[in-house]
Formats: sequence, C-alpha cells, structure tokens
Amino acid sequence: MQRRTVLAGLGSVAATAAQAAQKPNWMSPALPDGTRDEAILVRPPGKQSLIQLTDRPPNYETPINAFANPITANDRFFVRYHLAAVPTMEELKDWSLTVGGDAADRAVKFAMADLKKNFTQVEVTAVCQCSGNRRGLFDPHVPGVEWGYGAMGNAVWRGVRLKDLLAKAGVKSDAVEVWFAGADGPVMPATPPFRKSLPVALAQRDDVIVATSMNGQPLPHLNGFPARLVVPGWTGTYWMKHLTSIEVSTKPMTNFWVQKAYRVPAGMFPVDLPFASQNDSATWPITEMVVNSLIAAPLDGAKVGRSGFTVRGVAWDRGHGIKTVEVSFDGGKTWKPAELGRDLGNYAFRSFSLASGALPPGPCVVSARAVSNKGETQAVALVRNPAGYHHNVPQTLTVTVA
Ligand SMILES: Nc1nc2c(c(=O)[nH]1)N[C@H]1C(S)=C(S)[C@@H](COP(=O)(O)O)O[C@H]1N2
Ligand SMILES: [Mo]
Repeated sequence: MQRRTVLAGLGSVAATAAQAAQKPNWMSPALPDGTRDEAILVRPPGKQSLIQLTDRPPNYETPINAFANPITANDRFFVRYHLAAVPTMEELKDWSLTVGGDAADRAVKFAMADLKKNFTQVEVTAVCQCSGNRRGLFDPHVPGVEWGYGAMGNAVWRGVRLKDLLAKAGVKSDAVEVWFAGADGPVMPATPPFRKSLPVALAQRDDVIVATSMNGQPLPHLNGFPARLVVPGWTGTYWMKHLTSIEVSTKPMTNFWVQKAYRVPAGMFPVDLPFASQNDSATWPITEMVVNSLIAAPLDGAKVGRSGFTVRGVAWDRGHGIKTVEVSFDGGKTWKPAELGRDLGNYAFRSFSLASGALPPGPCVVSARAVSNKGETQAVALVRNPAGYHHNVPQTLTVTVA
C-alpha cells in the first residue's frame, strides 16, 4: 500500500518534469510549476490561441510573441473575469446603459443607437493591463491568478466621452465618485457582484471613454461587448466590461472589490491623481500603472546564429510616455539604447527594437528596461506587496548562440 503510494508519487513527479520540459517558451520558466502544468493553449469563441489559466471564470492570457505588434489584435487580447456568470451575446442583445445616482440631477437611459447618433465619437489608443500581470513571477509566490507576461493588451478604443454621458444626467457639486456596474455576475448569490468606482475628477477627463469599438471592430464578447469603460493610464480593474449602470455618487463605494481587493500599501507606487475618497492610512487602491517593458522576440530559450538577432518589444507607463528603452546583451553589464517605433500616444505601447550584432557562441542573456518621460524607471528589485501587483522588474531571457 505504502509502496504503491510512493510509486504513484514518483510517477507523477516524472510526468510533471517531462511536461515541464515540453512546455513551449510562451510561458516564463519563472512561473510556479502547477501553473505551467495546468495552463493550456485554448481558442475561446472568437479568439486565436490564448493561455488558459482558469476556465470558470474565464481567465486567458496573451502569449508573449503577440506583443511583437504594438497593437494587440482583438482575437489575441487577454480576458479577465472575476465571476463566472458572463452574459451571452443573446442576453446582451437588448443592452442599455443608465446614468443617474444621488449626485445626478436626473436619471437617463441610453440605447446603443443613442450612443452612436447623439454623442461625439472619440478615439484613444491605450494599454489595458491587469494589476496582477506577472503575479506568477513573484518570488515568493503570492495567491491569485498566476499570470505570466500577457495579462495586458493595447488597442485603439472608440466610443463616447464618459463626461458627455454624465453631462446629460447633470453632475451636482457634491459628487465624490462615479460608480460602475456591468452585466456579468456571480453564480452564487453570496458572492458580491463586481463593481468599481472612479474619482469624479478622473471621470470628467476627456480621454476616459465608454468604448463601443476596439481596433475598428465591435468589442469582442469576452472584452466587454457591447460597451466598456476605458480609463487610460489606470490598471484594467477599472475598465468595467458589459457596462450597464453609471451612478454619480456623494459617497465612496463600499464593497469587497474596492475595500479589500485591489489595494496596495499607501504611497508604495507613484500617482498623479490620488483616489482620495478610497485611501486609508494603511492602503490605497491600486490605480496608475508603473513603467514597464516586454521583450516579445526572441523567445526565452531560442537558438540564434552568430550573426545575431533583433530584440523587439513594447514599453508603456501610466501616461507620461516612454523616453528611452535600453537593451542589454550581456546579462545587464552594459546597456545600449534601442530604437523606438512610432508614437501611438502616451497611453499606448511604444515599440522598440535593437540588433545585437555578431555574437560569440554560447548563452546570451538579454534584458530590456524603459524610462518614462517623467524619469520613472523599472524596479531594480521586486517591489513586494501582498496581492502581487505592479511587477515591473526587467525581464531577462537567455538565447543560445550557435
Ligand atoms: N464586468 C466586468 N468588467 C471587468 C472585469 C470583470 O470581472 N467584470 N474585470 C476587470 C479587470 S480586473 C480587468 S484586468 C479587465 C480585463 O479586460 P479584458 O478582459 O478585456 O482583457 O476588465 C475589467 N473589467
Ligand atoms: Mo485585473
């Protein structure tokens, strides 16, 4: 009996090692073993291959090589849900959006046709990144969805200004926050529905929009069809999908998602617009992203020729724009400035590239680091926080020159 247990144990260890060895390099080797073993490439409806981290609720990340393009294709864009009851396309057919609240003069209701006909259509190119992107690389590991590098994407969002919608309802002078709800919900009634809020000053910013289109197409089902909030510079948690209700409020929102989740130690990360109504002495809500970069090519473990290779990737921050990206081909001993690609706006991915030139045979450790126009740099050492947010330590990968 005991012997059999031991054998079974050994068998599973052997299987795991073999599986790990086979894992393609679209997953970082730094991810926890369990995550690497369970993650599979799937094609959710309307999507190309994505890495499935959980199925219910749907949590799918974008493979690294998709970031060789600074615009993330709709069918490669990552998917993140907290709760499993995602409305079907059929259920979203008679969608409408209400705007009201105790700090609004009146309640108004919009159909899709109203949004398209009666409002100025505006566009913003912006990165949507989950707060927990790269959480799986935290050492020691922290609980949560163990994302690798791909819980993010950059798209051209088109829709109407949030402030124009708010103006139709009328914003009273005692408004503190704007509250948002979407059409998805919990499977069990005891689970609190996912709701988020924004400071009223941010909700009035010109580039905060209710998007109905993404890269020239209607929003994909799993990215918030038919309308979602876009909050350039702020992490994805505020980008409410399947948006159905907006309330202008005299009070700070109170629920699990704002008071317990999505918080970081007070003052740990720089912000331009404090979310004062949600700050307490110990913790602040996570809001603005941190400067970061990702190498999309070559992939970790690739074999390259002695004539060298070109590093390609993207860099982004919280809206100041990218000043420089430097690349190292010697494990961080020396750095060279990369060439920056087209400027798609301060909230967008900035592509970069740099050719290595001829290289001696053997391992070559590649890394990249970005600096924002505000002078902010990527973390030299991991900035630990309990929920595993804002990982922006420069990525390193090893290629073999032969
Ligand atoms: N309705 C709804 N909106 C939501 C969420 C959700 O669970 N439900 N998750 C948020 C989080 S945490 C992130 S990171 C982004 C992810 O957007 P995506 O699924 O389009 O990539 O959606 C945000 N909006
Ligand atoms: Mo997120």
